Amino acid sequence: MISFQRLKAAAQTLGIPIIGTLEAMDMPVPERSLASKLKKGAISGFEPPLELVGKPEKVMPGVKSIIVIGLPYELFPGPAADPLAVCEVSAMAWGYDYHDRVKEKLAGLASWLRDHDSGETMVFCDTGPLNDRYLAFLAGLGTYGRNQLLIHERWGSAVVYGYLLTKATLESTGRLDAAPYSECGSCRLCQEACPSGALQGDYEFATTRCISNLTQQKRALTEKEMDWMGTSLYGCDICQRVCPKNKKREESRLLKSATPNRLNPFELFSLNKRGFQERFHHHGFAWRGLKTLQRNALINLYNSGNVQLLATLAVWEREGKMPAQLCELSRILETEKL
Ligand code: B12
Ligand code: SF4
Ligand code: SF4
Repeated sequence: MISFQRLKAAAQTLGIPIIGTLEAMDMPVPERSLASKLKKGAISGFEPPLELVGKPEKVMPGVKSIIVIGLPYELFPGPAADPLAVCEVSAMAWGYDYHDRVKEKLAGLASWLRDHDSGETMVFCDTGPLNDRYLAFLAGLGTYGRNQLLIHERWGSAVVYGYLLTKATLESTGRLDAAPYSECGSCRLCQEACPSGALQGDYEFATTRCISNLTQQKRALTEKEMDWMGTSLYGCDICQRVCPKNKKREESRLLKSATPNRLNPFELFSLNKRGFQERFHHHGFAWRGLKTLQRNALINLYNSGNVQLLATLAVWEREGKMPAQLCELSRILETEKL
């Protein structure tokens, strides 16, 4: 068996601040599981498949242990110099692709394991078959906050997680009997701040109202949904920014966004697919594709009410410079908002 101390020391040399382990077994499906959400139809479509969640043996036959790692990230990138940069990208999706960062670290651990025990490993972050934060919870890395996120005692909720399946036997840090809810106490700052009322009741979540979800959906949005979106271009950080558990973090050890995480909408309108890839391929939000982001940018522009942006839009439309697929939506928004 590999002791947790040895693994933790290896993680430290690889620059991994958060690490935990658990025995790979069938995991109990909690009350508020994916199954109950599926029944209500209230899912985003990005959730892992129900038949695999909680069943690591189905993903890797013979798996013995799971390592979960977390990378804390900067939540408050500096203000944008351009006052017309109104479209906001959530901090974790700007300046780097966190999937790559997490997987690089996991690959480092996989290689360390190869040198110390049996070799076979599988690594995942976000798009894998299991539920990342449930694994992190089971590995003892945090508890659930009212904002839905897993809150780490030292690093708060602004942490991205990934995991590694291995046939090696590792000492477990799992706390299967841990209380699942964070000590939010009487605090309800995230619920009060959420613009769309996605955080409901006690620790409840309405996925289909969440702005982060709306910015990632390709389907046509309703008038109300476009209102909720405000100036969020991709993702939403509001319920994390107000959370007192994210205020005291060691800034120097966080994943850093490269520049202010805001864009001028016309920067997106002026790009074609190729130009978009060249300019933004290394950012976490690029996977969503230019068309959906241009749609969001137009909604952000109208929601900002910025007269200079609206005047430029009128000129671009007159001169036929706007992307064709946005013309109909612009007519609708003009009638609704102006
Ligand atoms: C689908 C998804 C979304 C959807 C739905 C989110 C949701 N709350 O379910 C949308 C698009 C809205 C979304 C938004 C965001 N997401 Co997201 N998302 C995911 C994804 C891919 C799957 C989550 C899922 O299965 N949801 C379905 C529900 C049922 O699952 P769940 O809430 O996690 O609950 C499961 C367990 O955690 C457990 N559980 C839940 N509550 C409780 C309570 C108790 C008592 C117990 C015991 C267990 C338990 O039961 C469920 C088992 O099926 C994960 C990555 C992954 N593959 O796991 C990232 C993930 C959850 N997202 C993440 C992030 C960072 C975000 C955003 C902050 C991004 C942004 N800036 O916009 C927002 C935050 C929105 C919010 N307030 O939750 C991080 C969360 C990190 C953290 N510290 O918690 C994850 C883990 C990605 C990662 N690899 O780091 N996301
Ligand atoms: S991410 Fe935004 S919309 Fe979603 S729950 Fe948090 S504050 Fe509400
Ligand atoms: S803002 Fe308050 S209620 Fe919401 S998760 Fe943070 S501590 Fe809990």
